[in-house]
Amino acid sequence: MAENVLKRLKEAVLNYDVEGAVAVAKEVIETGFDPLIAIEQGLGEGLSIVGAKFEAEEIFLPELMIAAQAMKESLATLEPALAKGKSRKVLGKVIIGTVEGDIHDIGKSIVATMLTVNGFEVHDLGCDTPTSKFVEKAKEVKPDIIGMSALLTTTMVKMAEVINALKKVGLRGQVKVIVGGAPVSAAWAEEIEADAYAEDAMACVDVAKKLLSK
Ligand code: B12
Repeated sequence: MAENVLKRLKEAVLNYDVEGAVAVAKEVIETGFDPLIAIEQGLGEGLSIVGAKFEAEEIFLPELMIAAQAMKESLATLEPALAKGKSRKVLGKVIIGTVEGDIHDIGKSIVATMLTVNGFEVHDLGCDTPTSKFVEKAKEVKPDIIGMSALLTTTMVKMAEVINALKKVGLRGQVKVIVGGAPVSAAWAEEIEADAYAEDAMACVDVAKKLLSK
């Protein structure tokens, strides 16, 4: 049964079947299947195969966009179920956004949701977020953590720009910075003097908790 659901979610994304993906997502909710596993091992795997096909020029942007839409619409069905049974105690404040020039927001939004359901107060700045917006929001909200996402090698540099801008206004010492996204690595985090890198949404929750307990 479990394998079947994961296989069908993956295939719906691979077949650009938005309605089909949403229908299986609803089934996940009805049967009480773990929504995080459905997101990561079903939808996510489908989308990463689509990404590889795009890179190999076997498919083009319109197909990529429909596959992403299938993932996004299914997520809207699955995300409310992630929150069930979690504590509401606020562990810390987080500002998160995808950096300027980058419109990929699926992974960032999953990270934001997992932080929220695990007790963080999350301010999601969305995608294509100018450096100045990260700084302004940091001044306003006084977060414990700033999370930045980048999916393009060309936009990763914006993470360093945000860190430098925080230094300039004297806020760098007051926040922890976590970076993530497919092209980002622990080595990159170190290079730009971020506090941490996390590979996926659950790892980000663990890293965020560890950083705040230091
Ligand atoms: C879906 C997708 C799109 C969708 C995005 C829709 C949306 N609303 O997000 C659309 C179709 C719009 C798109 C557009 C483009 N895309 Co695109 N896209 C993808 C694809 C297939 C999947 C990304 C995704 O959503 N994955 C699923 C999520 C769940 O995974 P994730 O994003 O990696 O997030 C996880 C972790 O990385 C981590 N994480 C993410 N953010 C953060 C943040 C923090 C703080 C932390 C701790 C962790 C973390 O946790 C997440 C959950 O586990 C990737 C291929 C790939 N394998 O990554 C290409 C890919 C990223 N795209 C690519 C390209 C080139 C483009 C375009 C330039 C194409 C074009 N010619 O126009 C444009 C970019 C436009 C722009 N300015 O941003 C390339 C990038 C190449 C590179 N290295 O720079 C990739 C790698 C495809 C490829 N193989 O060629 N894309």
